[in-house]
Amino acid sequence: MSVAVYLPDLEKTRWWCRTLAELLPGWSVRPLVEIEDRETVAYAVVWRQRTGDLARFPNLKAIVSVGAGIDHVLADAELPGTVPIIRTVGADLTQRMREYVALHVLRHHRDMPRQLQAQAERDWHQIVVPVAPNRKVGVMGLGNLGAEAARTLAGLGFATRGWSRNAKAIDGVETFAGADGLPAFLDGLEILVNLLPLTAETTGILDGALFAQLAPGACVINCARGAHLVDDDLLAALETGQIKQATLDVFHLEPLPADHPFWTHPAITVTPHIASQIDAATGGRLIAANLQRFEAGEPVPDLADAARGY
Ligand code: OXD
Repeated sequence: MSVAVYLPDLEKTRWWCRTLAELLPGWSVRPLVEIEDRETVAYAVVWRQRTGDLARFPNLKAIVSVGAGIDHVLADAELPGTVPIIRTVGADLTQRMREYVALHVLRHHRDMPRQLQAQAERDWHQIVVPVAPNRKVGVMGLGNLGAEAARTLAGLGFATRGWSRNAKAIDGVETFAGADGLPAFLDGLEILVNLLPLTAETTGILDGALFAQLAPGACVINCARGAHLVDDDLLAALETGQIKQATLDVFHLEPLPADHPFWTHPAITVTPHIASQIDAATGGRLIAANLQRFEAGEPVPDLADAARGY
């Protein structure tokens, strides 16, 4: 069985090839860019492949996204539309996301940026914040990652809300669904975490109109996709104080260009898309298991719905 691997970085691609080859004895796993016998390739494992990369393989049985999102696969205008797409999700990824969300929600909740500023000024400035049950936090997107993030926040004692396209029930979380449920979800929210999939409906959802519905001085954490956020609207909302702080892990263009205003904005924390980065050892095991299941004709739980976009 032959597998083509593409990640924008060739060194990383080789690393994934070696890992997958060890986990899939008898399979040939090679960098996509080096494959000439294209008709032999049955599977492609990709992160942000280039337009037309996958259309070159006429016998593809499945495409694997090296990550939870499939928007980067679907962005290819020449994508062979009928080939199933498998996401890579697992306990490791959800754990990493729980850590990131807990860290940054707590940081905003306890106003650490202001506290660190006080330290820099040698100012014994005691900030007393509401206790977590009196803090309204909300997670947009209740898929694997979002649902776990919401459970984690509820477990920390926060008054936690969740919003998703279709109604979901999560213990300890007040859930809202669909466009009709959005205003009630946002109303008075003090910390908003975005974990939505990127689709036509969710592109640009984090805009000025949405920020205006949050509590004045709310904090926003985006660990889904850069295209969810209207950058200028965030800058404007920070300017007026409607948004107090933002933590951004994802950007329209990655790496974030050196001259982008987010880098130096005093109220923005930038992290380089590391909220839930899979490593080759764990990810390799998940991907190899899914490829083996698919090849054996067994059900693959992480199959994405390309029409839905996630
Ligand atoms: C993912 C990501 O989709 O890391 O898994 O963004």
